[in-house]
Amino acid sequence: MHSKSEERRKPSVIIIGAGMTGILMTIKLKQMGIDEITILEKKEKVGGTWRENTYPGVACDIPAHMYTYSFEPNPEWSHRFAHGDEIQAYFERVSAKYGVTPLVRFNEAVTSARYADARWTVKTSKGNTFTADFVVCATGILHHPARPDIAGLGDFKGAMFHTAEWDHSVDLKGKRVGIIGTGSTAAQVIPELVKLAGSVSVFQRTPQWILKIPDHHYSESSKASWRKNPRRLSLYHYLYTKAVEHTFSKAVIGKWLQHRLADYLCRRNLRKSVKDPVLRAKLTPNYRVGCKRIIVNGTFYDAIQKPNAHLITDRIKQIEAKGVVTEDGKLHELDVLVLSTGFHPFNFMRPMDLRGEQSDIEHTWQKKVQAYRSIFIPGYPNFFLMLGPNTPIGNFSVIAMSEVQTQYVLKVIEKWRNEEFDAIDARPEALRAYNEYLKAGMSKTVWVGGCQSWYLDADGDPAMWPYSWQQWVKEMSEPDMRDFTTRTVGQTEPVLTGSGRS
Ligand code: NA7
Repeated sequence: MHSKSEERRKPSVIIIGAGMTGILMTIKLKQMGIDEITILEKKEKVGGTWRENTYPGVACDIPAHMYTYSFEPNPEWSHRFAHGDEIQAYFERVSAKYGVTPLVRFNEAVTSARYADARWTVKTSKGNTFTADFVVCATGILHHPARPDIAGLGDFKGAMFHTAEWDHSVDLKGKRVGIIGTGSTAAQVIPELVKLAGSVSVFQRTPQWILKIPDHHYSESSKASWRKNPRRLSLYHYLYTKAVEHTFSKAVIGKWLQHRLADYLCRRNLRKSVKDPVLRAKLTPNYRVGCKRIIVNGTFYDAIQKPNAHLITDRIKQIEAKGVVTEDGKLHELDVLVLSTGFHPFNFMRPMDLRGEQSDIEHTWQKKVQAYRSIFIPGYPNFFLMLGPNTPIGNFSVIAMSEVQTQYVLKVIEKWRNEEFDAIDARPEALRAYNEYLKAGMSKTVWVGGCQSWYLDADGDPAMWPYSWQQWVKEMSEPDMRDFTTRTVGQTEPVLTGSGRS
């Protein structure tokens, strides 16, 4: 039991993951005066996605001045679309500046987390045990590489690796390189491969819609003026965010005009960029723009038309020691095979052994991977899943999403500090109602019907937010306490907060 004292009580918090969200949450907790924070990071550095993904051409497809923390604009971005290494450097710099890095226990993965009596007990790969009032799960979305289920994959005798595990020891110069996949990652890698390799065979299962937003280098004088006047930078952040919010984010949730615009721009890009009608036909998707995540890229179409690039649309039959065999019986001999086959987006914190009050996460999520307001898993009190299922995603900045969710979580923690409860849990009825609310909006979106994508869960439901960004921000502005049960330690029955609703 926590005793009352002159000072408001301070919680202990364990944060799992020192990527973009873990760094953000730590900064915000510290600013609230909460300093009993332990950050457990499985790898040797902060940065998450940007530490992991080092493939040639890695860059963010959201404009750099939008893809920054709102409180930490960066005058140093070199391009409109920042490269992976400078984004990594940005997170390392911010993490050091705000005193986050010293709180991180590196190379220490969480193996299990168990809840009992308003406390979490967390065990790690180093055999340590930590306890805390709250756990913030900031493990990210796309971090479990998906390997394709293709016969003979293990038989390939050349070098083979996934884009998220790029093997920089492999010299690609003059080699015969194959790449499976044509998603956002492949669209960035292929132009670099074409520059380096002798030949590049691109195995495309489904073509993708590509939007070209010209990239450009920021001059030294622009950077100098931003350094002098950070408010101009904040304005850039604001304007980019508004521009994306009112165009592409609305295009995918069914707004006619915005969808027409996105459709026009993607079709025009294809028509203008690819002159050969046969190649153009192969690159033309048969589903609506935005059904799969719109690829923002200005170099792929040029690259695929280079003489050493080959687009292969015959299905892959099997992989052999020497290369890839397609359904037409042809063996495509290769020295290197790159798997640009995406991620398992529904793994979240797993394979961690996560146990709530009654059940473990494998059972809880057996039928559906779901969370109330993307954050709360009923039965797992005081556990916050950041960027959980149905976080908006789309073509929006994931940093903006984390900032909104962080504010929401801090408001919950603030109530704990005010001794309103020791433990807080989302009601299962609230989760059901939330899911129905999401489902009601999905039919209008472009994600349903017509394509396969990583947005869809096992039931074919998009794990996305089907309404506007503005609506999400509004609904996330204050936790609706009617959707929770709370407890104080020693109390046997949970308390329904407010009037409750189903
Ligand atoms: P994506 O967008 O999930 O793309 C994966 C690609 O791999 C896609 O083209 C898939 O084809 C292809 N794929 C996957 N499995 C196979 C098999 N078995 N055979 C052939 N082709 C296959 O991943 P990315 O890494 O490009 O991007 C992920 C996100 O990262 C992106 O949306 C941004 O948010 C950043 P398919 O289209 O399924 O036919």
